[in-house]
Amino acid sequence: MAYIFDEPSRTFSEYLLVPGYSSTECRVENVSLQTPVVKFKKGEESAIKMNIPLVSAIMQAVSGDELAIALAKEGGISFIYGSQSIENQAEMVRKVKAHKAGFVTSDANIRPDQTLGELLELKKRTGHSTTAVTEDGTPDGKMLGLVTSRDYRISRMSLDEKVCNFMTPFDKLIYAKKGVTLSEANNILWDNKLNALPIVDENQRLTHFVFRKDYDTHKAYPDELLDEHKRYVVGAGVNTRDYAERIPALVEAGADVLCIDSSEGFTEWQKLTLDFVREKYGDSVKIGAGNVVDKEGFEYLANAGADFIKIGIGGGSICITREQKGIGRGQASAVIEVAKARDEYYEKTGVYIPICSDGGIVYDYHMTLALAMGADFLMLGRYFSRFDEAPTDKLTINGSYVKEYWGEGSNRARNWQRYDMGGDSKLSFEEGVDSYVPYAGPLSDNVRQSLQKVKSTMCNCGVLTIPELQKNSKLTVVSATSIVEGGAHDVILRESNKNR
Ligand code: RVP
Repeated sequence: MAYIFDEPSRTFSEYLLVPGYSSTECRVENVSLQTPVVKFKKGEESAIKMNIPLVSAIMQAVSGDELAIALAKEGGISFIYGSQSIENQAEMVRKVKAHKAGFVTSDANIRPDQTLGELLELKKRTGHSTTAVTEDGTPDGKMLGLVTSRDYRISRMSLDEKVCNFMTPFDKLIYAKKGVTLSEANNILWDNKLNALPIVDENQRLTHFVFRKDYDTHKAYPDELLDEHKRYVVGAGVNTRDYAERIPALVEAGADVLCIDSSEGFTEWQKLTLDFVREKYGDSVKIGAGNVVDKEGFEYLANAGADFIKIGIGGGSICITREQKGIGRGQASAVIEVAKARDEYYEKTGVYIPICSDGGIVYDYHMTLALAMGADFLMLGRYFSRFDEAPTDKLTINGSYVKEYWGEGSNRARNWQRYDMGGDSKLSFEEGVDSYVPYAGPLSDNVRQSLQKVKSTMCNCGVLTIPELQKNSKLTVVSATSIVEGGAHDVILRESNKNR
């Protein structure tokens, strides 16, 4: 007879945390959200840690290079989506690794033999009034001059006038050499009353600009996540089909950590992918695997050598896998069982394998619940897709701003490898939907606000770190009627509460 679990499969909203004793030390500013990303031995430290327990989903609508930079600034990691060509994905990774805060790659560039007309066209397209003149018109070509709106007068000049005739030539420019620090560059800007400072290498090739306007908008990023060369940390998704080509390209591009992206990962395909990494790179390349929802799945991937293990089938906001195939498990039950298996594995082997709860986070308090249930970090799709930095369009629908968000298993993404069990991939069916989500503004403000709530709840529970939360918190299942009690009830809500 089939095995039937004793307990029903539960979701986050069916649980609450019961507060514990809080000393006067339990203050938000004393809480650390640092967490391990990859496995480590007892007494040692994880080779990759995050300063906040959030990673962004391996999805077209979520994790591009812009979001990856914004999230690394806050202390988390994006996994750049793999449902694109190897070259494009590697290029996104490269862009994150090349990004230096305050140092901007020039995106308005022109050749000296081009015309004023072409310059005006470029200005309209990019919206920038500072244009670099490089030998070949590329952002890193040999720098020959600079054009700003003070260099030409449209009413007095022919549109055919060549750029070289009105640009400020390189020998009259104030510039800085590659290697200059941001604060040195800012001093040069201020001392010389400049708006833009070109940075060039030893061959006079343009590398970046530093702009005065960025100085004013510069935010402090106390949690930013950097590698040993002070570059942002970034991850990338891989699949179990083209890994032999994709993984070397991503490693070469500088990805810090990889993750096998699959809707159901208790498979030999995952082991073959992990074997490839271990044979080629030993332990130097870090790679997570998943998704699984029970002890057996965890143990299989742990023994196969995964650096972290991802949990969740069918809980994603855009996911219809449960409806289509009848597989999955409530995210809370899955996390609780896998966390127990992770702890037992640690007891037995002395190796701690971090686990990631993927999908199904709707409210900020779900983050705290998932961590309390044992997750070391969380992967979110819908949450991040609402922000400015997500690579999707912002639209208005019925007078409200929305962003587009679609599943990797939708016809739009066509990421069939994620759902692939080998064999003929022509006969695919959708496991995800195409949707809109309410636009929510910049990532930084939202992430800080959400994590402030997480920290505040941790203080209520009397804990200051994620391991303490995992060990000491008390959780209770809530009845259907006590869920009603949790919202505003038995009052007539005023109009102002309608959008709460
Ligand atoms: P959510 O944060 O609830 O939006 O869930 C995001 C997760 O959903 C992803 O990390 C992935 O595991 C899963 N996903 C992505 N696409 C699909 C699908 O099309 N079914 N599911």
